[in-house]
Amino acid sequence: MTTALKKKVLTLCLLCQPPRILLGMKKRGFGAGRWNGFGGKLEQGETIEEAAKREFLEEAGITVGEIDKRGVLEFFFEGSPEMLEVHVFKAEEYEGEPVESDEMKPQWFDIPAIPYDKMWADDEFWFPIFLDGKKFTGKFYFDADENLLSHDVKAL
Ligand code: CJL
Repeated sequence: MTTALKKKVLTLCLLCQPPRILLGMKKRGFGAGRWNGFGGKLEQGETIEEAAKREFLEEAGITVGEIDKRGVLEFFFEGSPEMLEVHVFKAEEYEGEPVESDEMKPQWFDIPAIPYDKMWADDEFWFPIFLDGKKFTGKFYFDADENLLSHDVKAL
């Protein structure tokens, strides 16, 4: 008997206004100390898009306009019975001013200065495709210490 892999669906939304992109420093929990887009879990009865917009508002204090589905990332962790399915969206418009929350400290970055060395290791493989305006899929395998073991990324 083999163990079924449980899937956790998460959102990740990036606000891009070339030449800049809004990232947040995660202050607590999973991914703390890393820059990332904004996102999280779905609530009961919510669509993935609704969750993406809600998480952006909760974490950065701004309402994003239209969001565009850009990619799906799958993450597997050595020794873990749970995988993550992260749905990646792009926003270009927003209302309000980014504010620091309990969860995230937002900051604009020039796209050439994206701090990959302070982000999840997968990001350097899919961000360039995302920033190029292409859609993508990716599978990433991490060890139990959050080191990236292997990856398979496709631009669509
Ligand atoms: C971890 C998963 C929120 C998106 C944000 C967590 C739930 C924060 N997210 C990027 C990830 C995961 C990831 C895998 C190895 N860029 N975002 N890599 N890479 N999620 O609380």
